[in-house]
Amino acid sequence: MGFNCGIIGLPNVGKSTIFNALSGAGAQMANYPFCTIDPNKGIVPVPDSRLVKIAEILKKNGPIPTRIEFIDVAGLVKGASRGEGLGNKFLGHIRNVDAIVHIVRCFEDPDVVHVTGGIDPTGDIEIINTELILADMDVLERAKEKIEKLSRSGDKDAARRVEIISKMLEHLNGGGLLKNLMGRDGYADIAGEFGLITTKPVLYLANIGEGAVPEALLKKISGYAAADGSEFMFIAGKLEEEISELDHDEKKEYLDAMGLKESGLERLINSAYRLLDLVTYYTAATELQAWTVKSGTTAARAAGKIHTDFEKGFIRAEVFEYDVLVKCGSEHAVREKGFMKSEGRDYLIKDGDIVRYLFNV
Ligand SMILES: Nc1nc2c(ncn2[C@@H]2O[C@H](COP(=O)(O)OP(=O)(O)OP(=O)(O)O)[C@@H](O)[C@H]2O)c(=O)[nH]1
Ligand SMILES: [Mg+2]
Repeated sequence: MGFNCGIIGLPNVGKSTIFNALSGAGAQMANYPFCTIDPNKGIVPVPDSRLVKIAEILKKNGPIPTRIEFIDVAGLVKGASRGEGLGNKFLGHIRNVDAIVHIVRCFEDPDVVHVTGGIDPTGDIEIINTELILADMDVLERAKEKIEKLSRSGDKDAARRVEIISKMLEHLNGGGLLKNLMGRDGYADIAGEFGLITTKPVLYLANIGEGAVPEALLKKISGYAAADGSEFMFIAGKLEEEISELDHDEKKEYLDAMGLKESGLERLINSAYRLLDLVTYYTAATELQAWTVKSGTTAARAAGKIHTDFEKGFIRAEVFEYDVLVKCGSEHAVREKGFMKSEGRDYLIKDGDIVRYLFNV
């Protein structure tokens, strides 16, 4: 698996529509709030033209793309933490995701009810963020109570954890998202342990209608995203959902007509890669396969993600670059021209690397 994204937002903003557009998973979508109750999950192969090209050059059949998982949950409303709407328990389904895709309604349609009355992207965002903050506070307050008992019995580690949790609670209380504290020592461990949602990187995704692009609304959201270090993009959700069934060429024609070079899925993947600082690299043993790792991952760690034995028994990695392979035209030529590098366990995997691991088991 490459990485996974939880899709959140107010009810009826087009979460399931966009989920379907991205994943083709055929989740139920309907013109009433709280259509989604149980979460929808979809795993999507990441479109990758380099993988296709490498397969061609290395003559590998059935290359395996890296994959991204989407989880579409119910809509949140103001007061969800107190049980309004469907409450907030369903957020449990997205506590372990790598990133949050926050859908914001920008399409006008008098037939589709807007739960807060009208189009107000930043107001909507704040309602959702407040609910996420309250959900994290709830988790942390309960955790703090438990750990405080340990801390009183003289447990040093517990005392340190209570200190961090208190700082987090203070920050949330002031209306801040925890993602801005994540660089600090010990914070990420606690975030992971309790699946805190506001620690996760966010991509604000504006769902626009089929008509003219609502520039002013988009500017508001992109400004908001930039101010809190988040990514931003927009998608004509319904339209992309409708064309998601078309074949590649027809889809491209539609997108061209809309002035878009790439599909919503491709743009979202690019944004997520930037947001999460990810790279794609390839292994070409018996099978050719694409993998997603965080930039700065060492060869030994990356190997360990494929199989724990690969990390333990790591000897070295043979590495060559995608661009070099394309220029040389064959792996043989890459070797002959001296572009095949032999790297040790601490080598940092780069985007577009093609790697062959040598290991002892
Ligand atoms: N006109 C228009 N309607 C849209 C667009 N996107 C979604 N809709 C409609 O809005 C309604 C709600 O869409 P859903 O995808 O079910 O919304 P949701 O956010 O998943 O809603 P809940 O699961 O109830 O929280 C459906 O009738 C969609 O067809 C859009 O871009 N334009
Ligand atoms: Mg839905």
